[in-house]
Amino acid sequence: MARWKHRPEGSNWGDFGPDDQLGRINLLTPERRREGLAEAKEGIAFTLSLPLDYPGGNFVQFRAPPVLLASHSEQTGRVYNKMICNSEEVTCDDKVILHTQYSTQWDSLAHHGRHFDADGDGIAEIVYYNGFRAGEHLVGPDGEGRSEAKALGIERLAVAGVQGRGVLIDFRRAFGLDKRAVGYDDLMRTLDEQKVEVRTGDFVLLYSGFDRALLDMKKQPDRAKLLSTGAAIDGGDKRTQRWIEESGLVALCSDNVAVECVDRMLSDSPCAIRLPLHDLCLFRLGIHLGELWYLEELANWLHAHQRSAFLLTAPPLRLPGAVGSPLTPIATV
Ligand code: UVW
Repeated sequence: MARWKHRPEGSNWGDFGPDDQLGRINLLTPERRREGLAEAKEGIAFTLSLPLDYPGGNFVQFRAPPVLLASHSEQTGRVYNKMICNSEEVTCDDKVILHTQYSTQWDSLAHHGRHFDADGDGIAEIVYYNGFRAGEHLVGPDGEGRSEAKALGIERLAVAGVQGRGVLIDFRRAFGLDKRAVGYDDLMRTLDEQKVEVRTGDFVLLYSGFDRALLDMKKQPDRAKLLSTGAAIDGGDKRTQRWIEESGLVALCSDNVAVECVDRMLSDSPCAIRLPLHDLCLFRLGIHLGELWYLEELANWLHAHQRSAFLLTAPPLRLPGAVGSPLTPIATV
């Protein structure tokens, strides 16, 4: 039986198939991946991840830094600086309690949904991209907090071969370090001035300078200061939304916390959609979002060499059922 009768206005649900769980990543064809490979001209690689214990503290209230612990069992005790029995050898083994979206991350399509009447019975239910549902596909949490994305989990992206042509738009250079909501006209002017050509199948990286501000705070994030740092997309701008839809880009990534400007999210006034770019990308169009990426060195190199495109290799963890994943993206120029 079809999961939905009505799809949200401006969505592409069903266009990549009734059971599609990858969204716009479907546009990343071998030919387009070869266009990405052609941008790796110098063989210089940039690591685009923060250390995963950044931002530090609880910048987002319910997310905490990773906790590393020695592996153990009743039989072995703690396996750390541990002698292997009847030998001279020692071994270490650990585990980590890791919020998948604490630091440099991918948001899967299971990260953000909406109350929406997809089945046409007059009652809104919680649904995600392509009509996958809370309870049936996004299961939990149970009494112990166990939860699982049986559909749309991040492992879908992990096996999709996340490698292709990346382009970087440098908002820091265009607008400076102060907070600014970047609307369509600003965006188009920046693309033009920086000669950025966005093609179908591209990963689009937005650089704001938030990464440097965060690193300089050395894991003691000053929330107020960070919230007034850096230019970010105004996700509610309808012309920008149309551009994202028509551009054919497959993912949007940034060095900030949400890719988009978070003013609506932090406002007290009633508002049906507080993160309109999340709604457009994750819920309606199946466009993955990358957040808290470390882009400073890449942005500086591209500017110095009057380039904006590169090869991006950015697979998430193949962690079944997770709604997000840390990653260590690499840009090769
Ligand atoms: C925010 O923290 C606002 O964004 P996300 O939930 O996508 O990380």
